[in-house]
Amino acid sequence: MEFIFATNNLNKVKEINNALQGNYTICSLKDAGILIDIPEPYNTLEDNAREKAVTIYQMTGKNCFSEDTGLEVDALNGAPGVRSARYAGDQANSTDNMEKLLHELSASTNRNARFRTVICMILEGKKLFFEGICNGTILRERRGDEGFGYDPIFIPEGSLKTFAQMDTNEKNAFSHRKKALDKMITYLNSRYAR
Ligand code: ITT
Repeated sequence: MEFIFATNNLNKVKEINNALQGNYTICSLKDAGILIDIPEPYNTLEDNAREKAVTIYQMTGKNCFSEDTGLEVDALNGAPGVRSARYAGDQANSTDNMEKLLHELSASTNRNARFRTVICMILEGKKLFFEGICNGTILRERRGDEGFGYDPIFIPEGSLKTFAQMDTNEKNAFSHRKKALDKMITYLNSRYAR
């Protein structure tokens, strides 16, 4: 069974492919020849995930899913959250975003945070949502070169390494994205497994 994964983030594609291990096939927007950047104008991960999936479903009529992810920091009342990609400004890159976050948290001893992913799947025209959460802490400096986004400053609960010090397999043992995907796969297996 094939799904279009409505993302332009190739790191997400790599992680999802690693987690799927061949049971279901995904086709990225790039693979599908769809070269658009879908806006994420809403205030919740759910609404942005829905927007991305619905846009691609309307264009293709094919089964698809998207996900939106945010880093929610307790000492910042859940920020950057849904604004994680643009935390340091509309043109900001991951380094800018991490620097801003470390600066905002510099006086804080409460380093608790979580990554939250919401997947919106459109299956035979029906929308379904799956959430995955990974609790952890924010370091005071960056560590590691793997992964993407905020990975160098996030240590998941139960690990001594940041996500950026892990390969994809290790990250998937903890990650928000993998947890949301597992729920989606469980749903698909319950519906289609013979
Ligand atoms: P889409 O095409 O799927 O929308 P995106 O890169 O815009 O890709 P998001 O809006 O979901 O993805 O990402 C919000 C921000 O959170 C962005 O800055 C990412 O780098 C960061 N982020 C998302 N998942 C992450 C992860 O697993 N580890 C670290 N940072 C992550």
